[in-house]
Amino acid sequence: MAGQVRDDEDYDGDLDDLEPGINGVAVMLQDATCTPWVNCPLTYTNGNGEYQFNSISPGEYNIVEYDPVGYLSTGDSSGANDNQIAVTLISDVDSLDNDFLDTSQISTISGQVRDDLDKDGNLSDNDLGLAGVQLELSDGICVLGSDCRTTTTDIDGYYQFSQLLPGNYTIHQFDLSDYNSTDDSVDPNDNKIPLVLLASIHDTGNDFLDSVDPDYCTSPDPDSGYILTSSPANGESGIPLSLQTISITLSGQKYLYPTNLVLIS
Ligand SMILES: [Ca+2]
Ligand SMILES: [Ca+2]
Ligand SMILES: [Ca+2]
Ligand SMILES: [Ca+2]
Repeated sequence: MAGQVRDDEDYDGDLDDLEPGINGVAVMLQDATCTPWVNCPLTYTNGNGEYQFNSISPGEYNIVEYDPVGYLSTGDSSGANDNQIAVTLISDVDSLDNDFLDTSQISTISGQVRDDLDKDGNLSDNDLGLAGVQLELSDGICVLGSDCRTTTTDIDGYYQFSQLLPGNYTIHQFDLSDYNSTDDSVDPNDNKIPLVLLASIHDTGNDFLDSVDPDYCTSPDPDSGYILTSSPANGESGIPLSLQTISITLSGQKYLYPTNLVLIS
């Protein structure tokens, strides 16, 4: 039983390309009886990327390849691109050309989601990041909300998708429940950033701006004695609130209100 692990230099997953082998890649021969990394046969590719298992009994096997550090799989010679090749070995017949393709042309996408305090959609403002914002990465193949990769911004609003093959991607950003979008780094302002990811690069600056939704209002406890309204009704006196956002805690629950509201006692 034999095959080769090759460096898919143009990351096209084409097994017919004449590409160089990768040295020192772990390949394991698994079957229903052995335990991986305990007693399944393990070998490593030679300088030409070739490997082989000798004196194997007929039966059902799974050849498993382990991507070397710095590589991603682009294909193999059987079924899905999953680092596995199923083989039915017949007596006195060699199983050859069980090949795997890996590429080192790996890229990263990153950016930041910021709180656009003055709501002007200016990406150059020195706004603070928003933590806990969800993002999803579409590659045109995966299904959004299903098997696409997702991530969440860190405490400084930064996010990253790493270990990506070059290609066309769209970053989707999901506004926090009390926020609206004011801009993102690729027009229009639609919570989407499409991009062409080149090979072996870190594509940075894919930024989104959101601001507190002026219409967002969760009604406080009706027993609180306060009413919040977007403008004083006729005959009522209102107290304009001068801060950007006020925070009121009632019954242990926190409510955020934007500045165009007035507080009427
Ligand atoms: Ca290729
Ligand atoms: Ca692989
Ligand atoms: Ca701004
Ligand atoms: Ca947004």
